[in-house]
Amino acid sequence: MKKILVTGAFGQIGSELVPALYKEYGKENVVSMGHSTISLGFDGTLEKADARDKEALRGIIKKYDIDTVYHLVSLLSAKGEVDPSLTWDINMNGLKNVLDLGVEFKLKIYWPSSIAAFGPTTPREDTPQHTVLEPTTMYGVTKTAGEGLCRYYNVKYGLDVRSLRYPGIISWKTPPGGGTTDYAVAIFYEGIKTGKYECFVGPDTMLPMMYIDDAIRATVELMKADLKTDSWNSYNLSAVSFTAKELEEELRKYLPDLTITYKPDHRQKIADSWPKSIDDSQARKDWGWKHEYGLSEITKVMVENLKKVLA
Ligand code: AKB
Repeated sequence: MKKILVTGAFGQIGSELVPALYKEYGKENVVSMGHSTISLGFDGTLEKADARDKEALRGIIKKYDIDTVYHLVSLLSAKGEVDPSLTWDINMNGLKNVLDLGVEFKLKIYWPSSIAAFGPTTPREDTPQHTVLEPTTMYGVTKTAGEGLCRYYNVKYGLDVRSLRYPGIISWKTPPGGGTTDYAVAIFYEGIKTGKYECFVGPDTMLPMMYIDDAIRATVELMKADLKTDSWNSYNLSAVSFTAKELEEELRKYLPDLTITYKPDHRQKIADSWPKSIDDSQARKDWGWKHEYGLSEITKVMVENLKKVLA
């Protein structure tokens, strides 16, 4: 049976990936590693460590005889701009440690990239799998460099490291956490709590988005896939694209008195540097990716769950 370590286990993706891995591989086979954001009352095997500490990571891998690592630790785009050096340190040195240990212990590794790997010079519509990667945020720089590092370890050492370029992920279990696409999470939290939301991107801003259940399923499916490709890819992954205004209109069907104002700030520039829509045909071809949630399904499930949670 697999022995899995999830780093960054208490972030947006980790807090939903861990229960999915429990279902798939058994709770006793999953170790959750957190640093500062460990949830109180967590029920499972827990290790507190910093991914930049290679010895601590090595100790955990040996202690549990780990064979698979989902390395999710990352500062996101908007938060990353507050301290770019720290963002490089956390995002890159943590990944390098995991890849080195991957070679040492013959691990299978998952590492998320993002649409942030693209930049203003990338074609913004139906962004292809292979295209210009010239990001203008430090987070994006770490995603581009991280992809390069993963490809290098795959080619040089034959390391089985897999990766997806996530679009903006919409979820309700963790509050919005420092990303640019997080406006599309915050609008639900604030809309339901207060009936109002001041949106930090303009109404016409269009970005690729995905519901968390699709993102988790994609991650689990990619790791299980029998990949028979010659080249290493961090796969483009897509579900739906919509503008902030389109999301507002969909949400108003559930919250008729909703008031949204638009006050674009520094995050607008980040959003404008990213694709509007993504061509993920290679993921669909190589391992059968297919999304399930569109805008109306996402809005429904977000409102239903957050109404209960925030009641
Ligand atoms: C962010 O907005 O920083 C992230 C991402 C697109 O990777 N959600």
